[in-house]
Amino acid sequence: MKRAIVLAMLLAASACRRGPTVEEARQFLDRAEADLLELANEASRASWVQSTYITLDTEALAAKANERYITAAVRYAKEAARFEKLALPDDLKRKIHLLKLATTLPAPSDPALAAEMTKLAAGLESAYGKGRYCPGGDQAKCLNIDEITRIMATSRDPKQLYDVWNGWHSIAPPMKKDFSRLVEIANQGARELGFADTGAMWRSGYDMPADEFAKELDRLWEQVKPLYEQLHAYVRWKLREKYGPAAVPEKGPIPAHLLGNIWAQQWDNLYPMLAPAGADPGYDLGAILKRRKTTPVEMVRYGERFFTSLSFEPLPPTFWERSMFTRPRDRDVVCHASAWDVDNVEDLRIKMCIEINADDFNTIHHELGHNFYQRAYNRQPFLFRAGANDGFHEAVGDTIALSITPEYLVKIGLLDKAPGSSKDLGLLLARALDKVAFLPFGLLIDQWRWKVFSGEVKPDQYNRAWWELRRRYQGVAPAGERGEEWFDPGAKYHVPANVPYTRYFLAHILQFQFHKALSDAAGCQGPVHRCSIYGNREAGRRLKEMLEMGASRPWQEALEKITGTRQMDASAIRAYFKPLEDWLVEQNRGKPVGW
Ligand code: X8Z
Ligand code: ZN
Repeated sequence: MKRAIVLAMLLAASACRRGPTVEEARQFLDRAEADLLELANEASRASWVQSTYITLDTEALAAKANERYITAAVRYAKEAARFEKLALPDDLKRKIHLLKLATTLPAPSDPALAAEMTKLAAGLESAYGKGRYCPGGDQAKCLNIDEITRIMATSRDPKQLYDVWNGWHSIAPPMKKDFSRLVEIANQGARELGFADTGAMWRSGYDMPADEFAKELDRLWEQVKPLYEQLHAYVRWKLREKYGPAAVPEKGPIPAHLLGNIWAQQWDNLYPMLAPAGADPGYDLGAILKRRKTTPVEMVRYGERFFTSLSFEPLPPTFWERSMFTRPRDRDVVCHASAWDVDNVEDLRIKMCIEINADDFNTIHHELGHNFYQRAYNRQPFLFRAGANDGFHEAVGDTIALSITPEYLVKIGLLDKAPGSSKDLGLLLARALDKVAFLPFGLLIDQWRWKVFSGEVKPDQYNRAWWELRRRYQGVAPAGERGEEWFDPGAKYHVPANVPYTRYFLAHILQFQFHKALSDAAGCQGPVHRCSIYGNREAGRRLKEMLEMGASRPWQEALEKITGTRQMDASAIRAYFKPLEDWLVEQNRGKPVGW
């Protein structure tokens, strides 16, 4: 026994002298991956229970399990530093890099801080999930996020819209203190891992230097900005006609509560007010689904059938047994839609509070995109079970949803007859109100958070900085004063839940590149916005090939595989909307553009 210990010590000492070997690095990573897989699964089970049944206990259990996972991930990342000088094969080098990014919230090595951090994080997500606005303080009249969403989408009474908008934003100020503390602790964790701050860490997950990535975003934004400005100008003009010049400025930013969405992030609910004369396609998918009494589960089945038509395997029975499709009536849950792979192999689930409307029909496809991606890469080593980058993960389901064309709806029996090409402008406008309107929003959330993480924006400047960015990027402004007693970023799920947001901006660029490439692969001849890859095995094969790679190679290779280019490029989204853009320029002639 004693001799064995001495021998081990001698071996360790000699390993020290000669430096670690590639084989040791490989063994270390194998162990780390096996351990992290187990801890990730435990954390994910606990988190599922927390999100679908919010109580103090589930929150505490989720925090604890997350703490165990994060602590281990950070410890392994630090230990891996000893292999960094070694000439390692690509896959091992990549794993060591990914190990450092295995958590979005890095914990400091001090166990007390790690515990505090994961408790704060779990508490913030619960607080968001429980968020309600009770008009007049009347507990019998409380509105949850589903009801808030519905009112913002359908009401055209500016007083009611403002009231509900303001009411929902009142869930956030109590979160501010915990959020700023969380920022402090996570930053300490990030610095221990060698990053300047948590934002710098988030930016380093894109197979290029972090600063270059930030510039890449600016470049993409400049590419799409002219299109956004045209849409903005047209919408502002129409809103001014509807609500009057006192409510909507001629040249300034649009009031945030009038855009049909509580965060003004997608404007498609305004479509009926904006429909181009003579070019309205004349159908409303939400109304069709309601008329047919389609159930939430049937809506998910439509989504699944799209993927199986591309030759993906059907979802496992457990998906249908374990998912949460609708809001339970008797408990608090986090209704924000998400997709899960609880055991990192085949325990796929979605969690949604599905409403029968076109937005949720799209979101179902979005979520299933995550699930089919997760299953496609489940034979990769643990650290590669992720998207090529997080924007890819967000783009897959959206790419499929771009194939929800009138012709597709006819094929699956939801529509009798597809409207002719004279209705293209209406179709494109409806899509642009969703996809183009989203772009600056997708960008600005992390522009704000990066400044918060770097310390450029301090807690007593949170709200001012937030509205400054909202105004600069989106051309949107609050209707009243929003001082620092408010914490408006906290009213958006991804801030209290600590989900990085740049991924959605990237996804909105990438999905148009994917859609174009897959439509070409499917041999689609018509205008690209009428192309649907439904039922096309060749497009399915191409897509699957990329999904199976997971994060095993730099995203540029994954992109090349599907599109033939290594660059993210907004010319695909610009080309998709070109006919609409020309029309908007025409409509806006003589009217102010910009703010
Ligand atoms: O959060 C989501 C998905 C879940 S990953 C429903 N999205 C962003 C949002 O809702 O803010 C999809 C679009 C943008
Ligand atoms: Zn998503």
